[in-house]
Amino acid sequence: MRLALTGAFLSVFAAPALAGTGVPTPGEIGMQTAVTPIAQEMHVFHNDVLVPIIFAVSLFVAALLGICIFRFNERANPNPSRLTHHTGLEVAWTVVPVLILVVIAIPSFRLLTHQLVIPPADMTMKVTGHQWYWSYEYPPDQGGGFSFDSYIKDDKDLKPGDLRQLAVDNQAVVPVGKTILVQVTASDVIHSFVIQSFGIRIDAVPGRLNQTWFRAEKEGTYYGQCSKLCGEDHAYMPIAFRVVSDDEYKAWLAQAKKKFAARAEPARYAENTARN
Ligand SMILES: [Cu+2]
Repeated sequence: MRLALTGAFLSVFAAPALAGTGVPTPGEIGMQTAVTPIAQEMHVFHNDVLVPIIFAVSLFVAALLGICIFRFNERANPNPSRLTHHTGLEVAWTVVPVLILVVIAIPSFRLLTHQLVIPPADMTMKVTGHQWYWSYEYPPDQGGGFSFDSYIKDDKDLKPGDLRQLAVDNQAVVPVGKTILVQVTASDVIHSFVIQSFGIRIDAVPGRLNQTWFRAEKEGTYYGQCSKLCGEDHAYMPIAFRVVSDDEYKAWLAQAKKKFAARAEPARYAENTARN
C-alpha cells in the first residue's frame, strides 16, 4: 500500500511533460526543465532524495498519530501505561533522524560543491541589477567590449511569439555547451538573479561581486525573474537568455558590438582593466 502510494506520488512529480522549458507553463507541476548539469543534479536531489524521504516521514508520523488516536484514546485504553523512559526508544528516535540527515547531507553537500567550485570558464559575463532592469556586459578580451540594458517589453510592443511580462527588448545571448562564469552585482538595491532552467539563483548586491556559473546544454530561450523584493517594479524586470550555437553567437557578438558601441560602460571597463 505504502509503496503503491509512493509510486503514484512520484509519477506525478516526475512527469516531464508537465514542466515547461525556460518558462513556467499553465498547470505545471514540478520544476522547469533542467538544461544545465547543476539544474539536473538539483532535480535528482529533489525528486529522488528529498521527496521520497518527506513522503515516508509524513506517512510514518500520520500512522503514529492514527495509532494514538484510535488505540490509546480514553475509551479504548482506560488505564494508561505509567512508562516514562525507554532507553531503546530514545536511542532510536535520536539515531534514526541523524541517519536520515546524513543521507540527505551527502548529496546536498556534493551539489553545493558543484555549484560553488566554478570549473574553468570558457567565457565571463557581468550582470548588473538596477531598479528595474538588468544590464549585461561582455568583456573586451572575449570578443565583446560592450554592455547593454535589458528592459521588459510593454504590452503594446509585444510581437507574435513574445511572452507577456517575460519578453525583453535586448536578450542576453550565450553559446551552447560552454561554461559561462557570471559575475553579478547591483547598482542601487539588492536584486536576485535567477534562471530556473539553469539552476542558478544568486543575489545581486551593490558594491559586491558575486559569481556563479552555468553550462546550458540545449539551445533555446530561457527566462527568469528578479527574486528579491527590490521596489515597486520588482515584478517587471524579467531575465531572458538566448542559448545559441557557436556560429550564431559569433554573428550576434559582431552585430551587438556595433549596436551597443555608443555605451559609456565598456570604455570605462577598458580603462579600468588597463589601469589594473
Ligand atoms: Cu530586482
